Amino acid sequence: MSDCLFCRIASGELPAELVYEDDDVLAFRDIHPKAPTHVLLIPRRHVPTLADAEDPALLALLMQRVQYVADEVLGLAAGYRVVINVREGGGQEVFHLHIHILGGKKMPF
Ligand code: DGP
Repeated sequence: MSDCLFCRIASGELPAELVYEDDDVLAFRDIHPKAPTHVLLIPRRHVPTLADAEDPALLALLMQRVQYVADEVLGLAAGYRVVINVREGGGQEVFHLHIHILGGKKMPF
């Protein structure tokens, strides 16, 4: 979708600090980090929200990539937090499904 910010990052039209990419997903640093490490992992395919993600294979793939990026790419061996904001009421601002990976400090409840 040409008007979707994260589609434009996925296509390379807009810059981002990539930490990982493959044929299905990419992960890049959040522009407004809420922790020492704050990365967003997105599917290349445009899916507006988690509630729109009906493909179980996509959901499984995203979680597997979160594991890989957090542990193998970012080295968050001490642990990390995974957050998905869903729709306006859940705090979602960018309507392209994305998973926040936060770490690098003890996360408060
Ligand atoms: P959410 O509230 O869950 O929709 O989170 C959207 C996140 O996206 C927010 O933490 C800030 C981040 N963000 C917004 N615009 C950009 C951008 O242009 N580049 C990057 N890297 N992150 C962005």
